[in-house]
Amino acid sequence: MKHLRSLREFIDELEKIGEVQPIGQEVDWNLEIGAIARRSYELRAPAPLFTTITGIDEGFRVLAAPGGLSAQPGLTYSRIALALGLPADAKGADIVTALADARRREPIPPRVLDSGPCKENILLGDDVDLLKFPTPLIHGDDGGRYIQTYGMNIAKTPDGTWTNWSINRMMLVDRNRLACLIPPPQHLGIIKAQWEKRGEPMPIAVALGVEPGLPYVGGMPLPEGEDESHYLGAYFGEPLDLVRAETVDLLVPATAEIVIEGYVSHTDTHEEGPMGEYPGYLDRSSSSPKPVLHVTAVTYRNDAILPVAVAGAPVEEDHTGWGMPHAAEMTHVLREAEVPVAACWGVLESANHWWVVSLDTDWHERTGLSSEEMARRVGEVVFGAGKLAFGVPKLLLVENDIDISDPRQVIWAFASRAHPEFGEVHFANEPQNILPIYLDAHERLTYHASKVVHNCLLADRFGPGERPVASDFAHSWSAELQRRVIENWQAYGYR
Ligand SMILES: Cc1cc2nc3c(=O)[nH]c(=O)nc-3n(C[C@H](O)[C@H](O)[C@H](O)COP(=O)(O)O)c2cc1C
Ligand SMILES: [Mn+2]
Repeated sequence: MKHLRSLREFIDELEKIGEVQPIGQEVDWNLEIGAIARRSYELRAPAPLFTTITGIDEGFRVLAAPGGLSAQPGLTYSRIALALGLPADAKGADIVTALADARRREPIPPRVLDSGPCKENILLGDDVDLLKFPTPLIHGDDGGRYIQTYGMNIAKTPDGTWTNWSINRMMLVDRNRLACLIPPPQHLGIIKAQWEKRGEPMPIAVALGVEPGLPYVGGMPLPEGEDESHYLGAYFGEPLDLVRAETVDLLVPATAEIVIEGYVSHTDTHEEGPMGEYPGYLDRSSSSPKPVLHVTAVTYRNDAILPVAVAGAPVEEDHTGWGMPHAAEMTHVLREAEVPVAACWGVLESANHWWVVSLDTDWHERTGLSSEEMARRVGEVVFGAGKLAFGVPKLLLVENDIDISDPRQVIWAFASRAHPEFGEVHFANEPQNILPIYLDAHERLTYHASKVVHNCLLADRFGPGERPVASDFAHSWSAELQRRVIENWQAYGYR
């Protein structure tokens, strides 16, 4: 496993496989960067690295689409795989499984260094000026310029026992203030409530342009009380390198491109939002007064690179950076419940509204359950898993004879294997986040509706020798003939 310890090392690796597009032509932070980045997701083109930005000092750069998908054959998930230390051609389900495996390992606390590149420039107090950074106005209807779309919000409980690392968007207000979306059920909201009870503003560090694995744990629903940076240490089998912040009692990644330090007020608010959001639409109702972060210090690397995620229609970083770690946690929770799970997946192209659980093909022999009983069991475990289940309205339950990270195979299995009459198991009155086109931001926090498991299991209905045979390349010709066809592919004239 290759642990990349900075955004710059990550960009070097992306360059080697043609997944980054340096753009030297001058571009405007005012909507142009957003539009180029959005089009690059939709074409699955390389991640744009903008090096010349209108009105911004030379040197500052923007990397957009750091976790987008690739159009290169076999490299669909390469940006995510490299970020997580895996080979560029790793399959989606293998990435999810690697994350799930690390949940069973002992967390590894960070190594605290005396200094690091993130301290190359230090602005304190009145010298703080966030306007020097190339913060984009992303979508045409956004409420402001978002500086925090792909960084880590680091906050600690007042008693010091728990530090949480997560991603929640933050909007620029002026040179030393941000407006922050902090939903109460998120860990940042839970920690903020503890500071409010104490009557003190919440100290926070916002680390932007961090080592590439971190955003994936920032989007992971680890249980309350767990430090995401220790989990990532366990994932890589070695500690992360952190340094002390200047003005708050928090540790920040040594190689971060930009670190914003300050305090989140419980009384000062500023209008924040709306913004394009992960279900794929502009979330109009998310425009409201939000808590203000008063900035006390900014530190940054020379020639700092701001990472940008352009949230909206799939597939962007909400889907890869939130969906894939959620699938890993789902796999872990099912393993702990002794369900014979192979891997889980949130279908990225569904904007993570369809979730897939794949079982080992011998699940029926091992458990003796019928497929309906198994579907009920899987639904109970996943939908009962608290915050993990909040954004999971539909589960497709399949066997591990398809690649669940290939949406074509998932659609085919869902369409052909869910029994027309017995293929659905419903769970009434479950809490869920639902499309912002139907419910406003407040209603969504308490909304309850039916959830469903689509039972696409076959193993209890078809005995040995009876299982439907797929009429595809892998199953309808002998291994020998398949090999011959593959070896001769170019000889036939294909490229
Ligand atoms: C790129 C990206 C952007 C995200 N933006 C938000 C956001 O603005 N608000 C939010 O509540 N969750 C957002 N999330 C999802 C949270 O990071 C996720 O729910 C995570 O589990 C929260 O961390 P926590 O479990 O420590 O609270 C985002 C995730 C990613 C990967
Ligand atoms: Mn957390």
